[in-house]
Amino acid sequence: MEYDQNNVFAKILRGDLPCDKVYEDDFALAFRDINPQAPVHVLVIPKGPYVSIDEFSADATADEQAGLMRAIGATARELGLTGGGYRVLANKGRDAHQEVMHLHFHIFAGRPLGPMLEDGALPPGTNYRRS
Ligand code: DGP
Repeated sequence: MEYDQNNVFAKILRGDLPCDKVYEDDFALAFRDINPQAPVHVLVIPKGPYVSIDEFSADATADEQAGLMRAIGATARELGLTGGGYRVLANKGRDAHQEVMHLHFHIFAGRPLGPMLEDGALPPGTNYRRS
């Protein structure tokens, strides 16, 4: 998918839109989600123009990939998320409900986060276990 320079996270990176910044380095920016789903809900984004984990893992340099991974950990440490733990999640595409077409990792923390996927997201009786 072609990268849209006018997506909201591109605007935040350019300084055209404000954000509540938590962490920044040469490769990544982390800021609080505008619509938090947990007491701590922070987004970590690469500074390069990548739509999703698909493009990023295929096209980003090794330095960019390592930099983003380091930034996720650094952001969690910056937030003091040690004791209770946290969840890191990246949505890609329609089935995962990706809304903003600039790769972002969500960090959730500050309450018990429940099962990895909502039961309600699965059709009744679904069992994906392979025998
Ligand atoms: P996703 O569904 O994974 O694409 O999540 C996109 C997230 O981005 C969603 O939790 C809300 C957040 N978001 C959307 N627009 C803005 C914005 O302008 N500022 C901030 N801080 N977060 C935003």
